Amino acid sequence: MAPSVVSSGLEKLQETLDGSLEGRKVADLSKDTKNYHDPKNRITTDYGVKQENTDDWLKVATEDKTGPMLLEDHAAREKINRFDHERIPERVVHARGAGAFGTFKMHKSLAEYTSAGVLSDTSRNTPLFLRFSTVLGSRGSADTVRDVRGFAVKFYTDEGNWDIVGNNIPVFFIQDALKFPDLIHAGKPEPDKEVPQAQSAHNNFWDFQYLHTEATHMFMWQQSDRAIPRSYRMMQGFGVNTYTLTNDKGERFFVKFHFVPQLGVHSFVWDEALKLAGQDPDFHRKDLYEAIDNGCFPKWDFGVQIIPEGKENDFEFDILDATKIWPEELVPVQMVGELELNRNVDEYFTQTEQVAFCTGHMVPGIGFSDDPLLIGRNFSYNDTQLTRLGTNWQELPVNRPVCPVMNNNRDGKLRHTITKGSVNYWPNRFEATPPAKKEEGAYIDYPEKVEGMKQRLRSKKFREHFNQAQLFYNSMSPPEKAHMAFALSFELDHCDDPWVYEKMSERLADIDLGLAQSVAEMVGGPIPQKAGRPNHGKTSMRLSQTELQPKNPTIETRRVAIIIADGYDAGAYNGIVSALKAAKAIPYTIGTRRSPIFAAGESKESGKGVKPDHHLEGMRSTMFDSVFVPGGADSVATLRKNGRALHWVREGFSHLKAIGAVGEAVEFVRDACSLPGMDFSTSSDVVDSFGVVTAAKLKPESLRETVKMVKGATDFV
Ligand code: HDD
Repeated sequence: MAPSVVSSGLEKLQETLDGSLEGRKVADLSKDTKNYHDPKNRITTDYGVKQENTDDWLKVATEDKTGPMLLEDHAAREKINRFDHERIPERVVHARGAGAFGTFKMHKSLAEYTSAGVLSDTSRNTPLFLRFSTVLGSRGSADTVRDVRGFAVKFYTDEGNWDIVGNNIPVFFIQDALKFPDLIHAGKPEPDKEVPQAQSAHNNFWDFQYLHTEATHMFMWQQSDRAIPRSYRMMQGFGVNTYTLTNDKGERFFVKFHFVPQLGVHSFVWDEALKLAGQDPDFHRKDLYEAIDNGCFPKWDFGVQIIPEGKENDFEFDILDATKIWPEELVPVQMVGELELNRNVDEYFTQTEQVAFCTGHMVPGIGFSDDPLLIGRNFSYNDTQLTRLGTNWQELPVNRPVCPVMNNNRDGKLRHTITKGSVNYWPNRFEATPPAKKEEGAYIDYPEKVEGMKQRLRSKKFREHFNQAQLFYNSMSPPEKAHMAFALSFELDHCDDPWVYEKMSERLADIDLGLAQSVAEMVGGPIPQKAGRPNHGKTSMRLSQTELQPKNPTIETRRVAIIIADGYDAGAYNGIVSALKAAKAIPYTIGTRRSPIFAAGESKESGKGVKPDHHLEGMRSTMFDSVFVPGGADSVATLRKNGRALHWVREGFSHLKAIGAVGEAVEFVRDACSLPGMDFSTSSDVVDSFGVVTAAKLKPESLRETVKMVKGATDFV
């Protein structure tokens, strides 16, 4: 990843966006943004005094003798002192993340349902910050672990900040917020040895899952390919909880929020994700940064599911239960807007680390429901920011709204705003800063009639826990089902307490007998002979990833490795590089070394050659979406003798990647993949078998076919 020196050109952006809502957030951020690379800069202390030496502590010293260091050196003490206090508490969950700025636009107004400008005014470009995350791991853990991914959006609207703090999975493990500490304690490293890091594959996690039948639906999602996304750019986002919309007439609607990636939903295979966690723990973070830096802005279609008030009891599930989806057959998703990420952060800490979301941040026209998970969350988020960032966390540049903020909340550690005036209470004799009226845009609480008994109770529909777990499993394609069986077998194999894997083997029979039997056999649990409950056999649309592919498949931003050694076929190499670039994929040349590699007929003395981006030992096939090997007798002969080259092709093939080969490389690829019965014709025709495209002779169509093949292969995984 090439670091962009002067970040994302805030100043330039400001000029183009001047005056717009989007431009106002950019302008607001620029007030606090300094450019480290400004040639006029000189090192100063924090109080602004220029320093001539920040390497040597002031000491009693001569050319011949080093004597004591002097405590009087304030600048030295300041430097060490500031360093000692650099860390703030990491998020108690979702500690590992990456974020970017972007914009949100509605192409169809929801004015019929809500008075919120952000959802009804189609002329607005609302600026936003989106932070993706994993849940269980610490800040330094790997990106590609099996886990739920956070999808948290802060919309800087004209009426105040609106936060959707969602995930890439539409349901949750628990129904009541009070269970959250137990859920997270069970998932985080076990308290005695503090292992494992960023894993659900351990006794406590699965102990919890067994003991909480309400978690069954969610753990099925967490064991699906959704929990190992290929990229943050290729996963869905869901608000998960049930919110409400209120229109100008005061009518209320229940709503769920959806974001669908325009690139389609794609995942790793588990072996790839596992290896990447070691080979490139920052894979997702870099992938997001690179795409935005290269101008390939990730986009999501925004949709809503809406249920009018009065219809909330029409379903067999409770619409306030966050462990349930609203099946799209019953409540269609209306696609009404678009979210785009288009600007990388300038600094990780002050933006991605200090961004702080609150489910309680709602703007007029959008509200809560009585979803018992959501209301507990509304308490928790503000509370956690107090520990993490302090009382005045909402004044930090990334968190502050674009619209005016004025009230009588004052003081506290690190207060930033200077508020002029001689009173700080309401009412006051000046009638200064009065409350707003509805016409002035005040948030009006929905007048809801409430009656009932005070009890620690969940209503009846909340007690049904298996129907949608079955619905989800039934809706998977055969490969997705197989992946889930492998995932569960992996996870339960890591549980060494027989109680845990035996009980879980039984639990799976509540979902699907075949699944339970195959997992139980693998992990050594009792093999269930009969289903815990009959499978209702129903399926629902758009739960399988196969149904979430883009209308026009694309290989934009896909990484293709081209492997070469001295004597490679320059025609094939140059051809594939330009074919990939034309399709906006990213070709990477992988050589036997990083110093120049020479084509067939090109002499070393020519001083030319191609300087590869990486060498075979420096990278692995896991970091690429596809592998291509051009011909050239000498190049292929060298690669044949290189075990790592063989492994590149073989591993890419076993991870279901598109592999392309031309000329002499065809035989090499055939041998590397070594699957009996594979038909790799060596005729001049292009052959496509098991995701491998080969052509004995280089022709334009062989390159086009390869590009098409990469496209095809990336459609599903
Ligand atoms: Fe949460 C962070 C998503 C339930 C308490 N949560 C956090 C983040 C995401 C979610 C994406 C990271 C935000 C960021 O990037 O800064 N959480 C969810 C979803 C939930 C959910 C989709 C279920 C629908 N969370 C949940 C409950 C509680 C919390 C029930 C507590 C009762 N979540 C927190 C937290 C965190 C958090 C402790 C840690 C850091 C933060 O809030 O800002 O307050």
